[in-house]
Amino acid sequence: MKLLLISLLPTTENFGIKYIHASLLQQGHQSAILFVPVHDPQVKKPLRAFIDSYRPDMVGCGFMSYEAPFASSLGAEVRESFPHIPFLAGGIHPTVAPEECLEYATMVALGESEETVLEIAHRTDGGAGLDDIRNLVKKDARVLKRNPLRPLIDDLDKLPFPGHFPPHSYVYHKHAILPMHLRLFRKYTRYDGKAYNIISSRGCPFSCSYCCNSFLSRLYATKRIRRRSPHNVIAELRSETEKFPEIILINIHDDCFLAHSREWHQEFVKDYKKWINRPFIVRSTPLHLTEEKIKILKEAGLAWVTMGLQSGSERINRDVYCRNVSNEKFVDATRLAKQYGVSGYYDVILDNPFEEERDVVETLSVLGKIPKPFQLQLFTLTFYKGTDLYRMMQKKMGEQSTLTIKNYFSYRPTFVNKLVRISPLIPSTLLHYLIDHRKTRGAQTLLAHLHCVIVIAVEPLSYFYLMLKGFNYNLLLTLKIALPTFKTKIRERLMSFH
Ligand code: B12
Ligand code: SF4
Repeated sequence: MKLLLISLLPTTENFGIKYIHASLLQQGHQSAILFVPVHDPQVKKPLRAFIDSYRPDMVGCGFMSYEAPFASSLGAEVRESFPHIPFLAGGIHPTVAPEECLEYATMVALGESEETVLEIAHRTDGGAGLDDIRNLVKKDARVLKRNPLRPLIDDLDKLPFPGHFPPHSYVYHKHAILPMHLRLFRKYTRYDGKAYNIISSRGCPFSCSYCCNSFLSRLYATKRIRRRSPHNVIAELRSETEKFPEIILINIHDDCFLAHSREWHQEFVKDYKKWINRPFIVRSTPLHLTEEKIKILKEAGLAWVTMGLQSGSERINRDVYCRNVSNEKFVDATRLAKQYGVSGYYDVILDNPFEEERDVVETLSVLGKIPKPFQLQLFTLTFYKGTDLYRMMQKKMGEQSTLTIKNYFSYRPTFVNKLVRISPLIPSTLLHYLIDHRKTRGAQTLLAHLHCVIVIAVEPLSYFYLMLKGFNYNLLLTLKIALPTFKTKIRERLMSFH
């Protein structure tokens, strides 16, 4: 079978699409990836010409919720221009909202899809029908037909490596579809392609109400984490860093890398130092960040860790976000990171309609206790379909309140939100002064000025310093990563600056 896979992420780091592509190529099928990093309606004309010349048997598109409107217009275009070519939708949005996607897709693949797509390919080659393939959802005569789910892949080691720069890639660039070459690849890959992205496990020990994991753990009736062996992870890293020696940073995207056992980490670290020996970054929950693990990982090059505080209100964390992490535990984890020279990148969710101002004040008070310096990543709360929080919100405020199409960095410019933003960069006494006097004109004027100066000038410097510290004060390495990041950050800062 010949498949054309379309990615709608702004960068090339699309694990789902890369895994499917690699699985098809491994089994001798033909597959191409088309990266459409900009959601430009003018792509339709070159897309038609591209499909005309590439002549795929099927077009597949994987997307998140915020990409769904664009996916819908591409799907409608493909089906209208090429009625004989099925349009297959997959990824997180089609998984949580298959019926909506069947308005424009011929069929939807639910959840993990390497095996589903391979079965589609084998059957297409053999001229067999696709109707009873597990995980597929279709509409026959307006009736939704949902096939049973296949089990999750237990042995992740058997999957081919998704790779850095996949073969047979194309990109929509300056109104044309071009074969991907190294210069374009760097342009559309974060850190100019100097970071390798990898996943060593699938699943998360938590099931936060705002996250897709709350949906997936219900869909599959399990919260089980599936792990690759350290040996397999190292083999992938060795293969890609040998092919692309310009890779200087390893970005590990597991939902919670620190959920691996101590034995797993020890084995990983041993070979990592020997074969890879580059700084790396991970995500973790505060509960999994222990002294023993952070120590082992720091010795192997752990540069920074991303962790969620989300809210400093324990009521909100427990009753609304379903995260049973005390503030004390969170602050302890940040202290451990600091103690071992690992830079901290902490997530906070703003604009939660379940929160009152006093809850955000509690968040500020926790932020005041985190050892400086650290970096915050602020998100405006988005209600994704299928999540537990989406349902809570629908119940509280009705359908309209749950619109997911918004700029997730663009939080409301309230006094407390702005104060959250600058909290890592002002002394605790000033933070408390501003909290206590927040209703006064003086405090409001002071905050407006501080916010302006900090966002424009101090934040970038602090970001640079954290990177430098994470990379053990290696200036050359820091510059190589920081300069490309800087371009992206300026864009993001401008988007979120009020
Ligand atoms: C790694 C990751 C990223 C990476 C890479 C994204 C990617 N798509 O690969 C980066 C850092 C770029 C990223 C960014 C964002 N992310 Co993100 N990310 C993840 C994360 C943690 C893992 C995804 C992953 O790679 N899993 C491993 C692969 C193998 O699984 P997969 O992607 O699901 O792919 C499988 C299936 O979905 C399916 N599939 C996928 N594509 C296709 C295509 C076809 C044709 C078919 C048939 C099947 C199929 O088969 C794949 C293989 O089994 C998920 C959370 C999670 N646990 O899933 C969030 C998640 C996808 N991200 C999310 C969000 C919101 C974002 C952001 C918008 C903002 C944010 N808050 O971070 C940004 C957007 C970036 C931008 N600038 O526009 C949400 C999406 C929610 C939604 N309903 O849309 C998720 C689900 C987390 C959450 N909050 O619940 N993210
Ligand atoms: S810890 Fe992170 S990845 Fe895990 S369920 Fe919560 S938000 Fe999702």
